[in-house]
Amino acid sequence: MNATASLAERLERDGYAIVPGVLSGAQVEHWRAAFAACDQGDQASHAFRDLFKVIPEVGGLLRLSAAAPLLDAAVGPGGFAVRGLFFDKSADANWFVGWHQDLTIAVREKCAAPGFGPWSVKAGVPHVKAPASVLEGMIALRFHLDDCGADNGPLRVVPGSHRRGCLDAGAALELRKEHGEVACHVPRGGVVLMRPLLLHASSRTAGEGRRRVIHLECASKPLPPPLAWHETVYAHD
Ligand SMILES: O=C(O)CCC(=O)C(=O)O
Repeated sequence: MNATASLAERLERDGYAIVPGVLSGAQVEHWRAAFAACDQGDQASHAFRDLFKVIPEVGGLLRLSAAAPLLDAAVGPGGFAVRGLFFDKSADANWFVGWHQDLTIAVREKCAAPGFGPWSVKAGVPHVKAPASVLEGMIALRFHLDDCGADNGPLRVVPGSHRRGCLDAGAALELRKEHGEVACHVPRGGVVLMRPLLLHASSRTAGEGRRRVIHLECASKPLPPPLAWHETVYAHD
């Protein structure tokens, strides 16, 4: 089995995969410097949205020879990013996130769309809860710019939980008990791929180190009209 097929199989089974060595040491340094120098307007510097507006060239990550096959394996050919976020967790800017699935997507404008809703607005951008059929075709690629171990507030996941659709709180807790959880320890330069329906949480950092993550959410299909993605940054020009 080739690497793309085997990654696709892991994603199908587990809903996540950790791929080390996607970014070289020099590329990690490049992106650390780019984020240190960027002006994110009035957003907090430790977690910001609308990444493609702040650092447009971040879309180039998806074109890297080591990253493009990951996107192909996850969503098929013609993949594109639909939202970018940056997280910089440290002892000074620390947080945890409880168990949840990523159910909302950013869209161009609010309109009537069967199966979509409720609606909300985040940082001025309309967001809507999407049906499982849309979320199943998506993937988040999380590029790590620091080593992330047990003390660095790693992402925690419940393997296989992405196959159960949208879960209510009771079902989520049951699944977590039944299947257990895995902490995603990732060396700097590595990527975590995660399906949005995968049940996940994240701990506070307990150490001194930073945990910088570039989080790109991707798809390969347009939304049913009249809905449209808020932005589409193509992996292949
Ligand atoms: O990276 C984190 O700390 C939280 C990530 C998360 O929960 C999410 O992206 O939904």
